[in-house]
Amino acid sequence: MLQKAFTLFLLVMLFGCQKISQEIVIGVAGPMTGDQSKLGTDVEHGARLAVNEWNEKGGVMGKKVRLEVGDDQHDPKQAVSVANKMVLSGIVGMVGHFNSSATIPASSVYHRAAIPMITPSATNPKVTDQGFWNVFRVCGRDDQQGKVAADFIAKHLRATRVAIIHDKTTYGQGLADELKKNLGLHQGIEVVYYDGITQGDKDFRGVLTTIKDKNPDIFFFGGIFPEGGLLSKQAKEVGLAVPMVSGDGVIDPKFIEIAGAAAEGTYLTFTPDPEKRPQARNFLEKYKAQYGNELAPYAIYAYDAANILLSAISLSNATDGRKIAETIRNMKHDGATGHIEFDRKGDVKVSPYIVWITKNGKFEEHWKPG
Ligand code: ABU
Repeated sequence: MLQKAFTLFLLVMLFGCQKISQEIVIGVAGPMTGDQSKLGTDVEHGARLAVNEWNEKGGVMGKKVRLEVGDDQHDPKQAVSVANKMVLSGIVGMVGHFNSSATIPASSVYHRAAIPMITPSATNPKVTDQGFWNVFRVCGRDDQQGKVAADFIAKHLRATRVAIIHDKTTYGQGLADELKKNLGLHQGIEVVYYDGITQGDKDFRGVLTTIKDKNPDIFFFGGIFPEGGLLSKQAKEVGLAVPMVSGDGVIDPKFIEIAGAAAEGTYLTFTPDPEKRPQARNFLEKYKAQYGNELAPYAIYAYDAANILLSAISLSNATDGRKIAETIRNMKHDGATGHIEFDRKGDVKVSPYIVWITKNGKFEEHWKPG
């Protein structure tokens, strides 16, 4: 009996080692199914493009790279389960997760397993403020994004009465709080409404009617496009005819699809248009040829995150998490999103948020902070 168990153990070890020696596995995770599946598949596609390019050049450390995909359904518990499965599947590094509410709990699992992770999109400050040596992000932070939104509302829109709604998530409420805090630094601005809605709800007419009665100049939404689209559409239906301002979770063609004509004139904070950057051309051409999406905001960030991770494994010539993380921390990467260097926390040193507008059914750059 004991001998049989030992033989089985040896076979498992042998099979495992063979698997490890034949390929380099990295993970990507996000909401691959459900209402935010567009965002999850965008980042999977971005990471896959990078992996394919490395494999076309011969792989990493002479081995093929395999992308392991995890679906966390933007649920914190599911994210922990995905992270545990990723660790068991032998990943060397992680691109993800997508949502801050998934990334933060998952990061503890990767930290315990000494696996470096780079989120393309999780903007809540806590992601890197936790102080984990293995955590990086290639996107900006909501304290930066919230400040730009507040400056835009105060200086450009010259709004004095602001209503704020959020989706009660780490990201949505976090961004709403950053906006509120930063609006407080401008004189003469009154926050006339502040409350949360529930993700997945479909009818926000009651909340929007209450907001209309407060007579705001604008309303801000901290959240993601499924609720953002419905809020925009239903605001017009109840006669709340003031601009909506929101963040990077809403800037997606799906927002316009849901809101329809009501989306026109919505202001959204995000980073500058990659179409204007020569370094993004290779990525954009390949992405459009393969996936056909016009604007997949975070696909390009996942592409950069995967490239940084794979470059770090290659440069370290090791699969040791500490060595890879150290290489990432010292890296100067000219990526599709721009030049990337990390600070000691794992945040990018430069993150230039601007304001976009929805015009003629498309997103275009509108305002840059002075
Ligand atoms: N940054 C927008 C969406 C992802 C997040 O939850 O942070």
